[in-house]
Amino acid sequence: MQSPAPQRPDYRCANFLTSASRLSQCPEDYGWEVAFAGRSNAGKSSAINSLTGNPKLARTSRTPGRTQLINFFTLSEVQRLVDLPGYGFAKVPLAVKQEWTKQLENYLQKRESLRGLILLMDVRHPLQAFDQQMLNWAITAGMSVHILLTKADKLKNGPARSTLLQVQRQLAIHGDSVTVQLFSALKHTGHKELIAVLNAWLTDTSVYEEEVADGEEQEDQPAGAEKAEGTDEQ
Ligand SMILES: Nc1nc2c(ncn2[C@@H]2O[C@H](COP(=O)(O)OP(=O)(O)OP(=O)(O)O)[C@@H](O)[C@H]2O)c(=O)[nH]1
Ligand SMILES: [Mg+2]
Repeated sequence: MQSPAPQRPDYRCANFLTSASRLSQCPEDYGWEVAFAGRSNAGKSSAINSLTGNPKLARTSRTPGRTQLINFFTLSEVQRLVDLPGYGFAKVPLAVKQEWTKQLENYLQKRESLRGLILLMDVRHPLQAFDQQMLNWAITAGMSVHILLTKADKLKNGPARSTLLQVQRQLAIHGDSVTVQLFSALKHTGHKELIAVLNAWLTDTSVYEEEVADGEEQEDQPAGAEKAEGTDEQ
C-alpha cells in the first residue's frame, strides 16, 4: 500500500501496539517501521524507553532474554518502532533459540515497511560474532544500519570515544549505510543523534519513488536493458 509522506514523529507519543511471535502475527505491513536489534541485554528495551520518555513502555530486565516477542509501538498511524528479541542468549534452550532466529530472520527479510535497523551493542563489547552476522545480513539486504554503543555511562569519556572511533574505523568500508554513535539510556544521552537518524528513515519516501520509477522504466525499456546497465557498473 502506498502511503502519503509522513510527518516527523513525536517519540513521546509512542504507544504499545501489539506483540508477535511470528511474522504472520505482525501488524499490517504498511508505512514506516524501524527495528531495534542486538544481543540479549544490550539495552534495546531501555533505549526505546529512554527515547520515548516512558520507562514503562518496553519491558526491561537484568535477566537476559527478557524480550521474547517482537513488540510493536506506534508513533503515528503509519510509523512504528519495533523491539526485537535479543540474540545470543546462551541459557535459552536450543530449540527455542532456533525458533527465535527463524522468526527474526523472517521479520528482517520480509518486512516491507522496515526502513532501517538500529543495532545495539554494549560499548564494552562491540562487534561480537552475532553482531557481525546481523550487520552482514543487513548490508547484503541493502538495509541502512545505525549502531548504538550502549551503556556509554559505564566507561569514562576518553575510552568511550576511543571505542566509537575504533568501531567507526572498522565499518568505514560500508560508507554512509552504517553509522555509529554512543548512547546511554541511564543518562539519557545520545538522543539528538538517534532522533536525527530515526526522523530521516521514518519520513523517507524514496522507496515509493523508486517503485514508481521502476514501473516507468519497465514500460519504456526493452527487456534486458536493466541487466545490461547492472553489468556496466561492475
Ligand atoms: N548502566 C546502564 N545500564 C543499562 C543501560 N541500558 C540498559 N541498561 C541495563 O541493562 C539491562 C538490560 O537492559 P534491557 O533494555 O532489558 O536489554 P534488552 O536488550 O532489551 O534485553 P533483552 O530483551 O533480553 O534482549 C537492564 O538491567 C538495564 O537497566 C544504560 O544505558 N546504562
Ligand atoms: Mg528487551
